[in-house]
Amino acid sequence: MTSNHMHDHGGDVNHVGADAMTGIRDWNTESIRRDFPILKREVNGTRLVYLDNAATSQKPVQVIAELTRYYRDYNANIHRGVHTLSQEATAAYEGVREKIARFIGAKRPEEIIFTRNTTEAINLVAHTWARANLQAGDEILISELEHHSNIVPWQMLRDERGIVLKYIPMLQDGTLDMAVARTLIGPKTKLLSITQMSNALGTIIPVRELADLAHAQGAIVLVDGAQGVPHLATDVTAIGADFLAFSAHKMLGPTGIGVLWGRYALLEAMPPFMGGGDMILSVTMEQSTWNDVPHKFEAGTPNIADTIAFGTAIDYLSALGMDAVHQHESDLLGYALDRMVDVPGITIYGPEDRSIRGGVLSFSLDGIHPHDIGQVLDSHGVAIRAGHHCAQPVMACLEIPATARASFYIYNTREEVDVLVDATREVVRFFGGVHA
Ligand code: 7TS
Repeated sequence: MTSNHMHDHGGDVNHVGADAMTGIRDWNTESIRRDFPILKREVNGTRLVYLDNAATSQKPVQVIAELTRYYRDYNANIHRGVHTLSQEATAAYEGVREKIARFIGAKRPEEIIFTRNTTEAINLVAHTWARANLQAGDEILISELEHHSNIVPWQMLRDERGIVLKYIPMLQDGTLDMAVARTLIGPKTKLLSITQMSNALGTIIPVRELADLAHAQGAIVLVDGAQGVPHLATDVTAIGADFLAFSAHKMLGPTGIGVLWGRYALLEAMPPFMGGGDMILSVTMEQSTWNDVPHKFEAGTPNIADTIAFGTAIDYLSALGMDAVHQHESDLLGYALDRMVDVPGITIYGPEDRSIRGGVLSFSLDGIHPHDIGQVLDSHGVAIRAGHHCAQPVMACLEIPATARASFYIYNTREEVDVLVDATREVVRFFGGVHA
């Protein structure tokens, strides 16, 4: 990355030539860090080391500035006003749809539906496509590696509709049992709903291979991209998805805005999600007709400000290049794995093969509860997540209650990994006497 990038703090990241910085050669973490004001703050008397990126990412000044700019300069409702502000807001909002379509290789911007988050995107499919297309006895296939938001909506549907919910088993190394997956995908499989990357262990899932098997049986494929899209170059055609769900807040964008991408023909055939303004063409006292895709699925005033700022986050990531993002995280993960294995009493979860791991390091320490690890690390300014990571079936498979999880993003450094390692060694020293 060149030194003149992204420091005008004015919200404009478009001056960065996307092509100029797709290579890791040009990567400059220090330069990136200057865009994230929060990284300067202190926690418990020491510099914050933020390693909870799988939960949510931090936001660059460009995104924060764009949020403010919308409210200060052109705040207005969209799709309904002839006045200038409304037209500006509408153009900005719809422009983000186009930006996101390009970012994930969607054929048309209309295929992008704005939701609150990944959870709402998955629930949208469960409430509309699934209710319109699935009957008792039909099978939905998910995996034991899923986040609760890709489990619970299907359990609810199963209980309501008599659908059969099956799980691709997880192996102890955090990969999926592909041999069993092949036997589970059959003519009754109507939906495969699968994560692109495990949030609990960091496993990158062979989504395309599973999608091909599912498509061969005529099934539809939903990809939970909550962890994949922020960290891996994602092309909806290449991964073989029919639906893709993801959240802005895990990829430098604001909270409260997410995306459901769907193939146009599927979306067009689906009934609406919620009823209200914007999603209709006409309403009489007897009945209503639906607006076109995507508006059919966006009832009511949407999250205009956060959507617009999400566009700035997409610009930021696009300028870096998603391959370079992944490479940076792989480098950090490799360094962290090499150093963490030497911590006494540590167990590190997830695949041995580093080429199928994202920037997530899930671990436990003998005799020390992960929450205690999290608390001591916090006292050293290190923010990690401790718990079941909303993936309780993963914990059940590993027969553990919880793990401590460090997760990396574009602004993390090897020095921060060193702080993590030293602080983790402190945890062992601190609790060693009690638990030894
Ligand atoms: N799917 C996966 C794979 C996730 O990691 C998450 C959030 C979700 C779905 C839900 O996303 P949301 O934006 O709708 O909440 N994962 C995490 C996590 O690992 N720690 O906190 C949230």
